[in-house]
Amino acid sequence: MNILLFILLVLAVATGVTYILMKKKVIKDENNNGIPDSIDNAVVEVKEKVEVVKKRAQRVKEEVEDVVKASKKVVDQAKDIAKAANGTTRKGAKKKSK
Ligand SMILES: [Ca+2]
Repeated sequence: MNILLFILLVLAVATGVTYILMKKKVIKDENNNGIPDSIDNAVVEVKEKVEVVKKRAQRVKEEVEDVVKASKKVVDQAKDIAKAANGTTRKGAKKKSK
């Protein structure tokens, strides 16, 4: 027998048995959506974990952007060191116009 056909047959039997057990109230389906509550709960947990991972990824992205900005400032300051070594005078930060 084709292995794929066998897997499909096993899945069909498992689904049928699960459905019958749900209808006989052996497997809980309190919201009566045809999906066992244990699977409903697992799906909710996975969705919550995905949200947490998304939020953390966003926070990491923000922090990486901050590091990139800070690195650019370091590069600018390092250029000033080279200029000082070549004898240029200190200009300092640009003064704000009033
Ligand atoms: Ca359910």
